[in-house]
Amino acid sequence: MTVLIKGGTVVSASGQSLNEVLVDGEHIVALLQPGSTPAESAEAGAERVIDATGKYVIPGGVDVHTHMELPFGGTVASDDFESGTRAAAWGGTTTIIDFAVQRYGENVRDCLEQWMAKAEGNCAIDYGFHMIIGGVDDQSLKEMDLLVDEGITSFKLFMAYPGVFLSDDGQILRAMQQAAGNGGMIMMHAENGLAIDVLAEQAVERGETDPINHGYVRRAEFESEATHRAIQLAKVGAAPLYIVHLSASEALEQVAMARDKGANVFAETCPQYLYLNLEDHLGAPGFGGAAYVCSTPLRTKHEHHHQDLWKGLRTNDLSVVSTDHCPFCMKEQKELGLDDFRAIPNGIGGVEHRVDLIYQGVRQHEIGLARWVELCATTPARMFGLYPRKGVIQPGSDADIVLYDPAAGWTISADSHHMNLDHSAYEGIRLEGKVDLVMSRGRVIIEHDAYHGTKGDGQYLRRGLSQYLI
Ligand code: DUC
Ligand code: ZN
Ligand code: ZN
Repeated sequence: MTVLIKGGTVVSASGQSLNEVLVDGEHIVALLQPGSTPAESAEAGAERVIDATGKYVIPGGVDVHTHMELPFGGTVASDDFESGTRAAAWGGTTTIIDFAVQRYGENVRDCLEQWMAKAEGNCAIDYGFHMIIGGVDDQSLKEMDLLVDEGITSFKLFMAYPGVFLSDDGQILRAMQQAAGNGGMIMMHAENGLAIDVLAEQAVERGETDPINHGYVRRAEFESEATHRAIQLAKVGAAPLYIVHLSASEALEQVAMARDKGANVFAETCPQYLYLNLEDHLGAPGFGGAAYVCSTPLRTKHEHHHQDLWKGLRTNDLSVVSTDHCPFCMKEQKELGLDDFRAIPNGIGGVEHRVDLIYQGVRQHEIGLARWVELCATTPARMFGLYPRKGVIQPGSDADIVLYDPAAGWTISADSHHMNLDHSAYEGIRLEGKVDLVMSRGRVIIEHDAYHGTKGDGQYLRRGLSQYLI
């Protein structure tokens, strides 16, 4: 099917144009000057013409950090690949990169196959995988090389969660050396988990068991120290490093210093760290703060974390916004930690709201329109080897296109969101701008406030190496 999108403002990472976008089948085939489509050419030939007057025409969002149906903290994340990718589509995201998980003692290959099976035939949008290496040993190191050849070109390690995911410094260095050899990217959960556990145990001994204590014990110093350590290890290991879910100003300073020296160090933040805080959210009355338990944690509003993170997004010390979508319902999931914050499953659901929430930064003059697109689509695609197939509107790219209506306004609520989640971390936040239409590889899957896709439309993406390194 051929589709012509006309009348809109095409926004790319480098600016805006009034081009018309011609789609043929699954791909974008041309960007045309407005009015250059005389009757005998493109418009007449297009089987469908979409009027985008007054709308932004942007590349579909690329969320490089999700955890669909992740088993974690004695339960399983409440969105599976079907519900989670559908919710992503509603919010203008047309690609996710999820995390396949290997724990200590497990075989990397078996784990990857399990994750492939969970996703296959269930996704509404295209998807790829990073591999979590929870047990660095000779076998998993060898597997890393094979995975890179198969399109899994990034590996997440943890400096937190002792006994579950944590790698010690020697293991981290070995994995970095391996990545240096195979071209892969090391992604790091940078928090000092052993130190956190000491403070957590002491808090519980004092009877301090409410959710807010999750934020108190996961100190910004522990994020900053781990970020610094990861950067130094990456320097020695000669691997590129991508810090995930950065939340604290002090950690950002470490990244900025490394980047100023020219290191291949990158970082992402997530909307929760730009909009939510420790006192008002993690400290909500009763057990309400459990909804906001995630790691790294929300930071105090009495320092400048939010402002510093927005600044980092402007200066490119933060290169990507992802969601770390990892939803757990209050009922029966977050409730596991009613008596002890350590047992609250860690995670916030937000895959549906990233594009909208970061657009608010445009409205509030924190970032420009082009930067919005760059942070939500173009850089994530380039960072993880999907560009130019994803993340850009240009001939040859997949026709993953979002029409965004800047004039629409609405309010986020669990009553109307599409995630399989009984609450919303962003409940009541008023938004300017709204996703109007979503096209995934040439098929319109969201239009007129309805989902028109089918599960299984989404295809697995073999990824290349990060294009920030080659
Ligand atoms: N952080 C979370 O909040 N959830 C899942 C894993 C993680 O690192
Ligand atoms: Zn993490
Ligand atoms: Zn995560």
